Amino acid sequence: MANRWTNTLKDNDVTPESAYLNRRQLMAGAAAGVGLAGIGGQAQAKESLEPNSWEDITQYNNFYEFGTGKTDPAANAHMLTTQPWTVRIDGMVDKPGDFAFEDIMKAMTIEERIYRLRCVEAWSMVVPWNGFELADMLNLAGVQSGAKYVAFETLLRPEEMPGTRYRVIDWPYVEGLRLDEAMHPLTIMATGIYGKDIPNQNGAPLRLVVPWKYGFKSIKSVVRVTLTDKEPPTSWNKTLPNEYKFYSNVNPNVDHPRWSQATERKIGGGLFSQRIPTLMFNGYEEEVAPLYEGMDLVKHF
Ligand SMILES: Nc1nc2c(c(=O)[nH]1)N[C@H]1C(S)=C(S)[C@@H](COP(=O)(O)O)O[C@H]1N2
Ligand SMILES: [Mo]
Repeated sequence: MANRWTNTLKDNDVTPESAYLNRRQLMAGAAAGVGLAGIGGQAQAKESLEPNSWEDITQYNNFYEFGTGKTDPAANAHMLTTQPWTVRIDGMVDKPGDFAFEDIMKAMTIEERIYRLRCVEAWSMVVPWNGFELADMLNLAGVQSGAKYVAFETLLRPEEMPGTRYRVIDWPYVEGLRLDEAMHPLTIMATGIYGKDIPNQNGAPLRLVVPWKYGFKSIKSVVRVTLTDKEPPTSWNKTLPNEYKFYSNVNPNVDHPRWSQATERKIGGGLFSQRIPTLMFNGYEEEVAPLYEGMDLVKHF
């Protein structure tokens, strides 16, 4: 399929951060001249997104299966075995089954997407992901007409995941999207960062990225994807139902019961990391607001 973002990267391309940034600047120049086609191009052209460093992105993580501290995933996720890896796609699909990660990759076109990531804890980053549209993976299995939601599940392998010894949540980590959210072209499965394979602490070998929702919706190390006609349970809603609901769209006007969501701290500024205003739908309002037309975003937060 056409690449609507920048260059097409193969999964084995390695892009050093410096070369990557240079290419980005070139692309920004090109965008100013002729404009980039497609949805990602519009978002990119609106303002230049400066990606966080490889260190920021891979050393400051939430991946509770490896511990609840921000540096625990980087310290512990090397224990995770990601080969072989299969994703079970089941439920309301024509061809349910176990899909080998390599076979999925062969069928997909890998693109770059530079997205904001806004954690519900009010910090944020900008991440240059590599990946493919979730819609393309779902179409491999053939979504049936009655399907309305997509449920996701993370691997649960306690011997490789020291954090799962503690019942912080009811493991495995599960998440869900409405089918139209899942099929939206901004929704991707990420398999890389900065042109390299995605590190374990970021959700290897493949993780969901839904850039207009709080980070916890972007479930890591996915082993199962189930098409269903019922709203699926989600881990943080099950754990703290008054604080986290199904949609979890980034919204500066709806505070968390225990803190404001009006601003965020951008990681990487060191001691002087400044707070910046949080944007409606994390800056993707133009692209995704139509999905929620007529919906009460305060009630369905
Ligand atoms: N399986 C799983 N997925 C997860 C989490 C987790 O603890 N377990 N944390 C979520 C949260 S709260 C955030 S903010 C993002 C963080 O992604 P990153 O570490 O790649 O920045 O992953 C999300 N996906
Ligand atoms: Mo988060």
